[in-house]
Amino acid sequence: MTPPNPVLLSATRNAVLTLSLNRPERLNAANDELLFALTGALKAAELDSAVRVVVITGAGRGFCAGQDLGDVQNREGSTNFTEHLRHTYIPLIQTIRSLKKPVITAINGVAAGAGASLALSGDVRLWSDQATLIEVFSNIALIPDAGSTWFLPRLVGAARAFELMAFAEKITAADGLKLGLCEQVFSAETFADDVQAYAERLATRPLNALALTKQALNFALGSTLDAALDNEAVLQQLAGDHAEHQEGVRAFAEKRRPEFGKF
Ligand code: T3D
Repeated sequence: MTPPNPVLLSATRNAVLTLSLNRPERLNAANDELLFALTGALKAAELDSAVRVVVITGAGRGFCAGQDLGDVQNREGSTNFTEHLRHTYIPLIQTIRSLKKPVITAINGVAAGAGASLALSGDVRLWSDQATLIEVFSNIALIPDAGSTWFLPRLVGAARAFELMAFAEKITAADGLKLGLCEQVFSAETFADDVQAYAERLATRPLNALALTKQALNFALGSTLDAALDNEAVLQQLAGDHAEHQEGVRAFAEKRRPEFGKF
């Protein structure tokens, strides 16, 4: 069990764990403490049978303004970016992408730099109508990291991704929806409730099948069609052997809603 941490708020309701980045005075810019706490909380959620869906959001008016630049300035000597990324952002993004439970990134406000990467890393991306996303890295002459070079071109194409990265253009929620950076946009006034309702609906779906679906999509994004077809065949066996599948088939025959929540 990960101990409570003031930089990361945690609350579970109706099988939905909400993790709120909590450095609002810095728009939830990430320091090491926050990055380690978030990765630890996600790993704990994987093992917690009371949690079926995880939501990552931000406290206050920002989602996450990326790396805390005050922290960078305070580092002693020359910054070892490679080592820092390997110890912080890389395990975080890998944990989200491999978690055997759906992760919703709920973008309540600005998501910039590595915060934009975090926003894009969710299985489902829900934005407030006040949210913005900025690949801000080039403003400080860095390259996009924490997965942005992987996520963004797959969503918008390499040339559009390059343009957004080169000019650090602010993407509004309306544009994000058009570009395919988010699945739903909700009003800022009702955002937390709308996200919770969406997450609770997702929590009623078959968790084992969703975990395998996520695994199959992750694999397919880096594979040939032939390899993806074969991987589906292997994973389908795991889905078909699970009690969830029996419940789904039984519920169909009995003309009732399946009760996946008990598995
Ligand atoms: O080290 C490594 O491992 C490399 C990894 C790098 C990954 C990265 O993420 S690099 C990119 C780092 N992030 C940025 O460069 C973003 C900097 N912030 C901004 O450009 C703007 O703040 C925003 C566009 C995000 C929002 O603008 P706005 O006008 O809505 O808010 P603001 O007034 O600029 O910010 C509000 C406060 O948050 C402000 O503090 P103050 O003046 O009220 O005391 C500001 O300094 C603080 N803040 C915002 N972003 C950061 C931050 N403090 C520290 N680090 C930040 N990244």
